[in-house]
Amino acid sequence: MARETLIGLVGKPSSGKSTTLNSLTDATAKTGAFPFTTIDPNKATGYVQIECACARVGKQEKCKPTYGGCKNGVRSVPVMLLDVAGLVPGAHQGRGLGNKFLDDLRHADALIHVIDVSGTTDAEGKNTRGYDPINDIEWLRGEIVRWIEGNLKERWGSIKRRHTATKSTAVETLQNQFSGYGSTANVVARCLDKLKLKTPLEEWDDETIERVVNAFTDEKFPTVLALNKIDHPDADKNISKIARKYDPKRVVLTSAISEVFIRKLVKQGYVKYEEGTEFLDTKDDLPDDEELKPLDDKLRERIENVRDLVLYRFGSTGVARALRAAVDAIDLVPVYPVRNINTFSNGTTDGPVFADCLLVKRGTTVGSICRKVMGDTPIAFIEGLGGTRVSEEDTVDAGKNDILSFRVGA
Ligand SMILES: Nc1nc2c(ncn2[C@@H]2O[C@H](COP(=O)(O)OP(=O)(O)OP(=O)(O)O)[C@@H](O)[C@H]2O)c(=O)[nH]1
Ligand SMILES: [Mg+2]
Repeated sequence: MARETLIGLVGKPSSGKSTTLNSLTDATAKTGAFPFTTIDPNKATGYVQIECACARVGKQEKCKPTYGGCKNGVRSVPVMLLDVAGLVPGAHQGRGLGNKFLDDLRHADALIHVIDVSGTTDAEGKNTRGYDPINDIEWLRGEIVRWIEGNLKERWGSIKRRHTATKSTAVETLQNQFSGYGSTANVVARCLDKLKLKTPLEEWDDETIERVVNAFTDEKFPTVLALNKIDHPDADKNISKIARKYDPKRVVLTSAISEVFIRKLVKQGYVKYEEGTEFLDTKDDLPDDEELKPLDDKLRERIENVRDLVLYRFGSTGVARALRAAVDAIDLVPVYPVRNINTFSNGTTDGPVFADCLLVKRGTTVGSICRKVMGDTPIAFIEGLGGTRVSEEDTVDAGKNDILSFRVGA
């Protein structure tokens, strides 16, 4: 991933995609209680919270990221978020302009499926009561699979002919087709490995193609389920039903609207808030605080509501957790390129440390990170923590080969 990590927000109309985008970024995407409020995609920078390397080496005081920030060893690393138009059943065939909308997602590294867990909107995003949101999980993934499958099958005849004529491997042929989704040969190889297919590509039947596309979708678009609108009284029974059925690592409870509300209060000076936590302080809590504005009764009541319905019940609004879960689903780990491996700074010995942080896939080689950071600059050797030599073939993991210094020289 040479470019920034891109996370796509998907879901049916009115599930809260744009609200979620606004809750995680400074975007002010239009939101509304009617389907297809968003037509053109909105892109904005969000910040995923990770445990920074500065804490590991006791340099929290000096840590100074060029992008994002770091507070007490919790680092905010920028990632791009993409909020697209709502998808409806049949989108892959063009329903609700589905084809165009799906195309907007091509380059996403992971998806957050924003689900209206209150059951107050139907599959098309229209107002209702008692809709079972578990349906949305199934059909939405189906739309994505069938969109990719459709694109592939449309050309299958010529793909097969070319494959035979050029004596290509299955990985080469498929990568040609999947590169348009920002895929790499590694991604394609991994999904073919998992399937252990015996038949050569030119003999694949429809069922085999479908299995390949399913595996590719899992590899290329790992998906987190954000059960949104948990503040709504109808949410509870739907939450437990979904939580029982799906991988807990991939399910997050959110109230995007609460986060947007709290962020607004922070800007207006009514509250102090630690993002990603339940801690929210007002003038009532901190009467000696000079910066906080006093509350009126109406505002006090609204804040009490958010505390009772969301913060105290669920521990946070959940949006930061959703972003973190998406980054974890891609299996990204932070890597810190530094000039000086002893001080971790890029300049003076006493200067700020850990200015840069990249999110890379676990298992990426040190050599490829080096080329990403240094381009064609000739490298003499690479140092890791403690000044030890690290080979270009070594791979990175969380806390392993993740602090690196690329020493220039012929
Ligand atoms: N109760 C509650 N309502 C929410 C929450 N998040 C969003 N909403 C409401 O749901 C409606 C739809 O929100 P949007 O963010 O516009 O939804 P969207 O998914 O972007 O919709 P489209 O752009 O039409 O696809 C709005 O009325 C929001 O205020 C939430 O956490 N709780
Ligand atoms: Mg929207």
